[in-house]
Amino acid sequence: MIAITREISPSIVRCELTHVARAPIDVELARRQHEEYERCLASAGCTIRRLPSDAAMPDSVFVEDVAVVFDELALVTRPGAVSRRIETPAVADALRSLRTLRYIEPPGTLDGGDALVTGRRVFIGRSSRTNDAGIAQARSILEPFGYQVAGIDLTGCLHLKSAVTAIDDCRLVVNADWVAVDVFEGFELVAVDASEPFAANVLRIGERLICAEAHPRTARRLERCGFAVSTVDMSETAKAEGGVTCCSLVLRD
Ligand code: CIR
Repeated sequence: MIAITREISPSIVRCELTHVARAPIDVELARRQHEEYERCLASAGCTIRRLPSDAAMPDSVFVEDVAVVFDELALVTRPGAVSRRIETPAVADALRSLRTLRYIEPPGTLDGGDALVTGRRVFIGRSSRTNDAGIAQARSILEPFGYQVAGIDLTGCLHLKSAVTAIDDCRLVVNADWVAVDVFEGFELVAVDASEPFAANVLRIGERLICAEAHPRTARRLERCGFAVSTVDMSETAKAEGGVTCCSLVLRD
């Protein structure tokens, strides 16, 4: 597997924020934590391809939002936050030799953090970043490949994957306060611990789950379900409203 990551921008302190209050970010600590995150991905079997960043892109570490990668193609998004649209060319360049590229076009917007892919099912959150035109474009690109695309509402969080992620092909970890779970009929649901609302954002790499260290109760719950769980300290990118899935694009080589 390949994991595309991107450096922490020196301007991450000026990141976009929607649902969390601004708190001081220690940029050097953020960099060390990001390196540890990359080591964790490497130990799970990923080859890391880290892209450079610069001060013009405060949120560029969150590569998940600028592309959604499938076996057949990569969807290069049009992020909902205007400040983030300059992030896409470098990520598209990194993906070009790996996948056929398709693009979300105006007036569509779509953040990759809103796209939950499990098997041939694609759930796309209708959020402050992703609009119906973006969802419709994703559907028309993906349906010919046999994907079933559903737009779903969320509330109280930035992206769909803040509220729910897949831990295997039939199980999801979910915060039911942020997304109505009836759309996930047929999936087994594992609830986050009530004291850890942000814990539904879990990164699955093969058989391994990566959770933020800030959510030990949910991590233990997942271990009790039989998963191998690694934890990483993401305190600084969490202040920028990012979780563990946001900081990489993981794809089969
Ligand atoms: C933003 O607001 O765009 C960034 N500060 C955080 C993006 C986090 N990405 C994600 O949840 N996929």
